[in-house]
Amino acid sequence: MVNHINEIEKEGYTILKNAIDIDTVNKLKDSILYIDENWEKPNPETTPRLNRESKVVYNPEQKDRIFSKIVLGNNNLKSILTYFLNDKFYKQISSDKPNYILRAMIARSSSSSDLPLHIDSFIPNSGKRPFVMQASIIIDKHDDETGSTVVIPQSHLLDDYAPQDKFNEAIPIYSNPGDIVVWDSRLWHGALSNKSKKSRWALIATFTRWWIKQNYEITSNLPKEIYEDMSDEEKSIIGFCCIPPKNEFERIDIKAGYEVLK
Ligand SMILES: O=C(O)CCC(=O)C(=O)O
Ligand SMILES: [Fe+2]
Repeated sequence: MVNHINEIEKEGYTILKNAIDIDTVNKLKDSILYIDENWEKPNPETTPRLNRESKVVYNPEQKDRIFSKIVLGNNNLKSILTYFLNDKFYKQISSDKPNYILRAMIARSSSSSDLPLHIDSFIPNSGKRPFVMQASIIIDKHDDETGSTVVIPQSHLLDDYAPQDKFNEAIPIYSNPGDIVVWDSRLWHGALSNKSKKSRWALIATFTRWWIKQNYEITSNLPKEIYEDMSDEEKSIIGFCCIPPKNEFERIDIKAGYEVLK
């Protein structure tokens, strides 16, 4: 993993080729398609413009156990994320285990318009310690026809927001089902439109340091059956070890270990 870590530090992103076997990718795809067909969709009027123009399945980890198992459990991804996002002063969890958390997971298929260049770290900065990292689990082939993710290499350290006039300078990341593309969320990135009739699904998982707010209340909404099936490590990545205590009588420290997991 050292080469991948070096590449992320220098270029802002890396590709883990064949990180997930095709059988598992097909199961993930079946589940994405099932959710897309059968679950209620959020109101398009209150959906942010960028999401409205592409097909998005929100919070798949709340709907099928397979998503947490495969995405949170991938060992190569875990070692990269632990390197970049673990807090070394989080003593309540063993330092070889993740103490970062999932901010959100979506499945996204490119649509007829480009996804403009953006960052997902909310603020740019040029420090050597990222706060937010993203992994795209490639479900369908990403090429010029289906619409690849595009990036501006090394832009994660530019300490600036993504300028809209640089889209044409961004380079495409070609990838195949089962690859995982990992990037520092400060990297200027976007996606090309889908010019084909094929789908272009990817599962986009955003991970953050433990003290950053999650997109949704993913801990309080997680179905009981999914929670009970998870390992302590998976529960901690979902955020169960760093929910703020109600008051000083529940717990003083905002950081907790696996003992809070029931
Ligand atoms: O779909 C892609 O290739 C990129 C998606 C993305 O940047 C995002 O969801 O934040
Ligand atoms: Fe993004």
